[in-house]
Amino acid sequence: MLNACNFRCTYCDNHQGEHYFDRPDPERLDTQQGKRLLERMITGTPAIYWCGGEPTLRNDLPELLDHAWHLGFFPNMINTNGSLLHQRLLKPAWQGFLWQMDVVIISLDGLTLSMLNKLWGVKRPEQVMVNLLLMRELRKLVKFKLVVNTVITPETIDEARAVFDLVCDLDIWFVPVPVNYRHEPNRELLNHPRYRQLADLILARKKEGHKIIGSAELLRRLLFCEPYHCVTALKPHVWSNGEICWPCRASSNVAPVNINLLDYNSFDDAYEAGGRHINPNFFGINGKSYPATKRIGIKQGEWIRIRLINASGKPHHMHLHGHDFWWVSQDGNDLAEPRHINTVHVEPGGTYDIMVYGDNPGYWTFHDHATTRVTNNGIYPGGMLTVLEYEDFTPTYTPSVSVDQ
Ligand code: SF4
Ligand SMILES: [Cu+2]
Repeated sequence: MLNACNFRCTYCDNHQGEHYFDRPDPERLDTQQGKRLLERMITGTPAIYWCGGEPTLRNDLPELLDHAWHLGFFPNMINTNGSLLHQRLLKPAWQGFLWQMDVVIISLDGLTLSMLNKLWGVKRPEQVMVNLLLMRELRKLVKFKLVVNTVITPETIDEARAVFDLVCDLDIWFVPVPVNYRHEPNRELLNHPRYRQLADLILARKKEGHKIIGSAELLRRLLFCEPYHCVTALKPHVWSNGEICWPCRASSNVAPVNINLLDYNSFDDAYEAGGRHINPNFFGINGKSYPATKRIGIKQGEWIRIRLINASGKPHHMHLHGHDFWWVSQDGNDLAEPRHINTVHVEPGGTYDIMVYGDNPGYWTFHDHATTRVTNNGIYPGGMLTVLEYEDFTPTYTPSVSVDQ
């Protein structure tokens, strides 16, 4: 919602290695623009995670929330440092706030005031604790989910443990956040024996049924920073000026493209426009580009089944030389009538099974028929190219994948 903040957390990071509070946001949207942005956003996502900087610094937050609520957004979630809630909730404009906000996430990284003082760079960190208890009381009157979010640094592992014990006692939801920098995990923290103890304890309590956000599997990956597929398109990130985070500003190997949602009628239009700026130049099969791709083996008189899973956002047209194969199933369902073809069109997200019968000994190209996809940064042969190789065939020549033999 904005970059400004009344805190100065040492770990603050806008995913690009900068503090939110240091970033000017001259293009911050006014209330009317904010409402228009919400009307675009509802075309692409049912939920909102309101964040900043510190979102409660915006006086029009309740008005924008009300607009979002009437548009049908659910759930509305807010991530706040919690320091201003006692003042804000007394204002008439904020009266409906807790009725319309489904999840309130307050950051609390420890219980020792002198430590929070330094970590957050604020004079009265105790106000956050008071406000957390206030929210816990209000929860008895209004139905919303109260969550504590704890950033864990190598220096504050025991503090995080204390917060975790407290929220378990107080019946408040918990989300642990191992500190990171530009999405790089902190190895010192992850290797720290006391951190590992804490992580195990969190997982054990999750199993016991304590209120800890996420599935046990996701939680474990989050705690130990294990890889998972980050599907940016599933939870679009909109900056305070209306630009969407396209394709992903946290990723250092993709140049960001500025696409402002306010310039388009819908999320789909904006995404399509963003996609036109992307010119991918490396392509792979099972994570490898030719010539590193794995060959597909077959014997004479044998049937093999190949499962094509398109994990990309673009269609691929997989073409086999020397054979017509049978396209037999799609997304795990057998086709009523298998088709005898030599090129199968694999849609993004689709799983297609083909069956090949070994009746033409030799070395045969199998590749995406789009020319750019069989190059490595413009050089042919490369990318999505491999070979169907007869294992019981002895060639009288040196096989080369890019030439049929
Ligand atoms: S409360 Fe959030 S935005 Fe504000 S300084 Fe701390 S981490 Fe940064
Ligand atoms: Cu070809």
